[in-house]
Amino acid sequence: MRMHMNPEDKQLIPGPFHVIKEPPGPDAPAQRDPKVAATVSEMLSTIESGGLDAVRKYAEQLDGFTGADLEVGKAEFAAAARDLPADLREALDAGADRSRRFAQMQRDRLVDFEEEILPGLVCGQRQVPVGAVGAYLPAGRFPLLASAFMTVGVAKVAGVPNIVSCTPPSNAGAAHPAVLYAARASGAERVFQVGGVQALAAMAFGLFDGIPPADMIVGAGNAYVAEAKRQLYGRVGIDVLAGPSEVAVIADDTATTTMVAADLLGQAEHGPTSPASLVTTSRRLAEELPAEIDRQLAGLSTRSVAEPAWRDYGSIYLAEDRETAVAIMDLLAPEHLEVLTDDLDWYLQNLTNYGSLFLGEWSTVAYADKGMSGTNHVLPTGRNARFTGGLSVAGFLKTLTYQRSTKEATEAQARPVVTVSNFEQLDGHRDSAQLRLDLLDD
Ligand code: HSO
Ligand code: ZN
Repeated sequence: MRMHMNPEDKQLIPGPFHVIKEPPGPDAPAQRDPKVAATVSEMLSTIESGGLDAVRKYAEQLDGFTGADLEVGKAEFAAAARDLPADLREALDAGADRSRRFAQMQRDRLVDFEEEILPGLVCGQRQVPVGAVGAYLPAGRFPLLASAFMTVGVAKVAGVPNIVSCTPPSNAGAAHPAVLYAARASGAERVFQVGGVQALAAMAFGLFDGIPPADMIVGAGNAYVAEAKRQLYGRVGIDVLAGPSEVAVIADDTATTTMVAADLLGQAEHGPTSPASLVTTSRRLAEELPAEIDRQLAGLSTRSVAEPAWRDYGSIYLAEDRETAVAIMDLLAPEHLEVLTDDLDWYLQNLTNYGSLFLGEWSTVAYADKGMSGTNHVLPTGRNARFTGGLSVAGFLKTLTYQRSTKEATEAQARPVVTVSNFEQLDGHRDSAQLRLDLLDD
């Protein structure tokens, strides 16, 4: 996927703008590579019929796992807590804590209520946690340590009673100790060193001993993990179908080129198809950026990833005014959006399509990525921000409604139901209303 504008989209932009750089690359296979889909579908059915033996077989074949126990034991957790550098442990504790606090703020604002909507009819809603969640904690090319805060930690705040986690045995055939530490810091209890499709299948089908089938599976992963979530969706709930991580910046002439370049490269290093875009009202910035990106790339250890990402999926748009900048950005609908301007509130009020917004030069995407600002980093990609926000405590809660009606509220409901049901020729519906009307006469 790339964050791009079709020619039709461009007609919707109110003011003039110039394309300084547009992604020349083709659309990366977003989430539906037919080969990946076929492999995943075969794996899911093999695991569904073969159970834990099939999981073990894939773990050995794909992850080289030869350990005795798929489950991470007490000793491994203890080793992680003992051996990790103290500053890393403190940093992970801080991220877990701040993410939990923001999730709790969200929880406090989700309400149960009931109210009389008609004389004799009370309607209400309750926030009920999902019963069982399976969290995937990725540890591929890089272990993304904050993943546990965003999934396990937030599910805990929601009150999910059964939470299981899986993480690939990518650290010399075992789970990564730092991932284990972050999982524990988020409140994880049972963690399995199983990766990829086999992990999601084992959680969804309830194959681990003493663990119920997951009602919902969450967490980012590679293209196979995303495809497994897509195929399991409907049978279980999911968080989002994550594509490559994206970043965009809106900047005016007050922004420094150095900072814009650094923050774009800060996400471009996620993968060679990660889109990064600048929309600016400053000609100076638009013109200076390419050289500054090249300068910073020269010293970046992740250059081999970030450079093709910028070359093939990077874009720069020069907008006449801020209204135009907002219109362009709302079309791109990026996962992460930084605003580096002197009128932050105006942008906050006017932008509508983004996963998470970072206002001003003292905020940056990396802070949220590691849980340090507290907001969730599981966010919509591939322009999904047009129809959804990211994962939040509400994602682990179901808003369930109920009603309690008395005799007094019967006329107002039953009469029109009889009329409508007669029209629809749904006589069974009509009869359950009519029966209650008849009782009124007694
Ligand atoms: N940018 C990723 C999250 C992350 N990055 C964690 C680094 N660590 C998706 O929002
Ligand atoms: Zn990131």
